[in-house]
Amino acid sequence: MIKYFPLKGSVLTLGITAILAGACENKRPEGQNAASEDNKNAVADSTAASGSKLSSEPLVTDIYTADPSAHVFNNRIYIYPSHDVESTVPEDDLGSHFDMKDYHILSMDSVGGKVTDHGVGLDIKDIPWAGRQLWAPDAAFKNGKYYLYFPVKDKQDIFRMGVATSTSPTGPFKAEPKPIAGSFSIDPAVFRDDDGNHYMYFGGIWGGQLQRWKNGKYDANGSKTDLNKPEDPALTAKVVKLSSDMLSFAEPVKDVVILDNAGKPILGKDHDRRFFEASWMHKYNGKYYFSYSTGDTHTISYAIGNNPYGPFTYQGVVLKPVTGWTNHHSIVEHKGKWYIFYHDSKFSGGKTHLRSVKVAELKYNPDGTIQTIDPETL
Ligand code: FUB
Repeated sequence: MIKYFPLKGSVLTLGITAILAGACENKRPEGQNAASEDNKNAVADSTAASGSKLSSEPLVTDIYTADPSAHVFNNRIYIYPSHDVESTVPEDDLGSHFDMKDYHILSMDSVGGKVTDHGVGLDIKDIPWAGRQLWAPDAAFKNGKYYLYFPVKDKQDIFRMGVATSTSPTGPFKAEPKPIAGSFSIDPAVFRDDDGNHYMYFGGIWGGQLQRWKNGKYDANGSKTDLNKPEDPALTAKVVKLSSDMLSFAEPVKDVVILDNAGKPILGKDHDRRFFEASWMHKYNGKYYFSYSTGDTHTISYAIGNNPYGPFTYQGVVLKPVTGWTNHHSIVEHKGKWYIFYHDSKFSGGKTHLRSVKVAELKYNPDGTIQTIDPETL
């Protein structure tokens, strides 16, 4: 991530958005001190949107949530989002005002049903090595244990990935004492393949620091937002198989290469198609769908491959730009339908760092391509 400019789109859009947000009956979050945070892991039912209006309304409205990673465990949908809060840290090009400090886990029986906020599942103060900025997490399940993967800056201000474990999908999670060895950057997305192997996809440019890593070394003086030469292949997301205990990387990290239709890598100058952040992997009809945010061009795009490592061939846009700067999603199947969980900043009146998680149905064409979703029509 990101140079966090204010809301893109017209003043008119912003005005309409604000009116709509004000018109809905939802309670507005009150900064960081939402009631459920006082009671660690307490279960608080939230007003869920329902029926056909579901996709345009936040899943919860007493806190701000973003970067939703949705999974189905025991036939229930669990959502692992960032917990956005108001911040005293000034806005800068690296998203320093995205100063999140804990995670709330949400769940629901089915899309359209009641959403439960399970309270704080992990707090930054319980991560021994953490410095600041608890960003987009993901979760996985294996052999009776749940794993919460999270990026946070360490005390040297370098993003690393940590893992925390629990016997419950809703936590509380206990963080391992150190970051995952060899981890860097942001936005972990953990995918379980049909053979039981788990892979982590990750990375984010600009504030996500991916451009500062060369040959396993971090350059603190490296560019903040500048990347490769524009004619070079774009910086890639990363993929790595996880160890059987789910706590470490089982192999060296590899590049997630995205090709165009001619089989050439997408170039750095191709801002409409190149990877920026927010990786996700799902499998559909035996194919591997790698989806991601294009960052400064604000779409969720996708590419298809034949195995978890790729290469992946660019296909198009899954989700057009949402209100707010960031776009971040997950894709999950439940009860025979596919859904995209995403966020936007409508409910906060367009504040980029105060986002709300939403859900919409995702549909495929007969040839396996995804029908593009325009969030403004939901
Ligand atoms: O929530 C903080 C950052 O914003 C995430 O890590 C990015 O993907 C973007 O959504």
